[in-house]
Amino acid sequence: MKRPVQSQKLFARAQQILPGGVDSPVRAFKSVGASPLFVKKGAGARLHDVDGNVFIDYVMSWGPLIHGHAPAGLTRALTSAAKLGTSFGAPSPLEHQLGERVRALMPSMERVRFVSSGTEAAMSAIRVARAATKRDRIIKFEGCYHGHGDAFLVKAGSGALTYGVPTSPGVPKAVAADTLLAIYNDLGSVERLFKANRKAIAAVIVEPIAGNIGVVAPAPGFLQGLRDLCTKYGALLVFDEVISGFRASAGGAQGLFGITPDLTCLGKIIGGGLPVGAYGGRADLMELVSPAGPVYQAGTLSGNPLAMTAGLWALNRLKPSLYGNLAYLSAMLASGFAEVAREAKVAVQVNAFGSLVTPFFTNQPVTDCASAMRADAKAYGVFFRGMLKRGIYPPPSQFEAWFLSAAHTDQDVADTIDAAAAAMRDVARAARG
Ligand code: HOZ
Repeated sequence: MKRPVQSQKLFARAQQILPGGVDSPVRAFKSVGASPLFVKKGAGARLHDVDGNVFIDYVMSWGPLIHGHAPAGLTRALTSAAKLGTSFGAPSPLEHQLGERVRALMPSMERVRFVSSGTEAAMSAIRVARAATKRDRIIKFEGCYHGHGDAFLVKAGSGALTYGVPTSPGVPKAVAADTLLAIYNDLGSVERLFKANRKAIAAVIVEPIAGNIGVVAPAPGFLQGLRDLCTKYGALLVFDEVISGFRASAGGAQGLFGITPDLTCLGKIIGGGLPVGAYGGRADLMELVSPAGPVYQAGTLSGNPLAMTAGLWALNRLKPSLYGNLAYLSAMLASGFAEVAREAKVAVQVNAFGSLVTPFFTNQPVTDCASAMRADAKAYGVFFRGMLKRGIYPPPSQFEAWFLSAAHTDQDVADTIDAAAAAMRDVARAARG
């Protein structure tokens, strides 16, 4: 790897204008003891930095790029769409076309409202749930991340974990008090909250496949148990499928596990790499949203024609063969990580689901936030730096998922495992001191 001289210069300059030099905390590489690389371009499964380094990318913009960076068909579609205008602030047919496509893939989305980010989707879905139930409290799970709305920054995952502020300053106590915390994969913790807060809980919001403490799959029966508890106590079940939607399967986690949530939040893949979110679900609930109903929510760039074009392009290409290949590659990557860790005598648990993988540097199984937090983030930092210098771009945090795409090949994964073997030896050496 060439020394990242240009990246370092740009980072110094960026810090004079952007807080921490970035627009989203994890990108600063702080928790892996490195300085961020500035990107020149993405192509297929490759990321090119401004110093001329080329990496096999496993961040893939944190999930949206299931078809890889800048596929030719998508850039063509976007160029044509841009010529017709980049924003209208008025309805275009693309919005209901994408909505219908989403509903065809995820039938629980009887009505859909497009917004511009997953954060907006989650905030708005909870507003609908509160309006529909006339209750204020919500249950979320420790380490689950639903964007940065006030109600969700309580023991949140993702960057909130590594930056030491899982419950952010600036969130009013009164707002945080209405967010009750349960333990992922622990139905007992959910039922106890329902019993202690009778007729006060509007919704349970969950990542059906947790992706913001690293990847953690739902235990058998966990999602069905949540469905049953919500029905029993008159609360709504909200699936945050911003990561798992169209990544776990074309029908999302809900299709895969056969669970029907009342409301769903989407983002990432539905925008094909452009800024999009959506929330939707039961028609009777979504008809509460303005102008059909009284629950207010609006956005200048909502349903943006370029974002809708990219979303349609991406969703129209979700073929079963894509998922088969992604599952094959992620199994190869996961077993490769496990094997090279064993060879280097480094304690690693590899969690994988669909096209998501996380090697946790711990000898204990990772099933929830507390067990994820037992992973050795310092060891991950050594691993990360070892991978980077060998041409692999992993997520810059122990507590994030690695994302595969249609552009990754067997050879890419084989090269990644070779790099991981050497990086694991770096970890073992660092542990010996
Ligand atoms: N919240 C994202 C990871 N789960 C990071 C987004 C970004 O930095 O782009």
